[in-house]
Amino acid sequence: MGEFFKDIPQIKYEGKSSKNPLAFKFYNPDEVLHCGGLGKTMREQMKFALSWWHTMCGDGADMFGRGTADKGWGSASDEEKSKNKVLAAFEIMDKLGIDYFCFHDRDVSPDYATLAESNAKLDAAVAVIEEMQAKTGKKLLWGTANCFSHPRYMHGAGTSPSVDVYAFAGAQIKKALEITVKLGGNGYVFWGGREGYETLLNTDMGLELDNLARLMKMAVEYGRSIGFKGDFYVEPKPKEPTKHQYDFDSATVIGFLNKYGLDKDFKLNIEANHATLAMHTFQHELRVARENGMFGSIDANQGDTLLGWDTDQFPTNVYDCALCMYEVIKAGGFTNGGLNFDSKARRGSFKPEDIFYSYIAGMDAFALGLRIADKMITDGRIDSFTADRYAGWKQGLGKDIISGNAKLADLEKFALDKGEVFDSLTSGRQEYLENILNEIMFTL
Ligand code: XUL
Ligand code: CO
Repeated sequence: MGEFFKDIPQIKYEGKSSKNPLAFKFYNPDEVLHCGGLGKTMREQMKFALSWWHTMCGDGADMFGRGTADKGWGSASDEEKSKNKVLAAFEIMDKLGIDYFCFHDRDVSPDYATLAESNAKLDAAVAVIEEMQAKTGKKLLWGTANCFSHPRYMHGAGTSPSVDVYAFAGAQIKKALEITVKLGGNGYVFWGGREGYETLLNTDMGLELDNLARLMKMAVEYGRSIGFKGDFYVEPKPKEPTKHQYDFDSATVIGFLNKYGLDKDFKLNIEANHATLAMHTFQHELRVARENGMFGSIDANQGDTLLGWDTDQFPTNVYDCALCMYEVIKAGGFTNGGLNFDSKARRGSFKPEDIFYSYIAGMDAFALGLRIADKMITDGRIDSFTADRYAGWKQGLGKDIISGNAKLADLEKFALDKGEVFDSLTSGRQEYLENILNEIMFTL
């Protein structure tokens, strides 16, 4: 190793007094944090993953200009590039101490002239990944199929009006499941790339949604038949590339999964930037998933509320990371999921070392987030305030309502007896709680 990033050393934890830009200040992988009794190391608690598409493929190209970063990995052919990407990815993971990675089939190996050729070349690249996994112990967090980049998917994949295109999507998903299982992946993601619409004038919404669910059912059936024991995930996103994406947000996706009986096999993969696009907070999306028993995995990044598109920035907003890790701890921690950096260095951050600065920034921000979340729970003031706020549901009429023993007439009798209740209400104390959170954050 060391072939692609000769100047980058092993990134170590040096603590908060370090000024070394190639060191962690807050992420101490082997440190155990209590986290409400979960008591795992930071490394186990956060399960960081590298995203193949941004880190190994994305060269900074945008709608207005070509790429700025060299992601050719010194290769003379596409086949060589696929192999070099594997070697470079494992070097990055090794130097940063990242244990997991995620990919789309076409990030690993591109589209060739026919599906058979694409599959064969993909197999060759997967064999290199398998070899490197055996050497290093790195793990696949989840795999997925890119059913959105090829022009054939212009009208959708699982929601395409064309049966031919639908069959191609199915074939790609079948193969992606096979390689996910081969590489020991514990997750498989459906992000509905082009599953949405631009205008209802040409769209049979009912058929498209039924067909998408049919495709997911086929995936579950096939995945389970070849030994996939992990979680299937849907990754909600409200818009981009289409105007109306069918998987708008956590609540919409949960409704869809319940309607089609997919809720036993699927959980959610929540992405911070997608929450922003849906006009929700990241924490809201996580809470909706958690409350419905559907929390699975996280695409860690951040958006820019002033831009309104999917900027996929490395997460540096510690406040959001803290509230995210609070939800993760409350959900009992990750099981099959983890924190995948679906994040890219800015177009202007185009030098190889920027990859490392970006990951260090994201990992340290989440490490701070985990430390703060841990302290929020140990401190207990926020949790006990909320518990007290609902204390009325543990006794009297509240208890009767919860146990199903109260009828509307009982509520009426209670209200008539009281006459008025305004004076008994307590304050929501938002600012008092926000101040506690600031105190916890800044006295870490
Ligand atoms: C797109 C996005 C995808 C998914 C996987 O916005 O987030 O990269 O994470 O298909
Ligand atoms: Co994502």
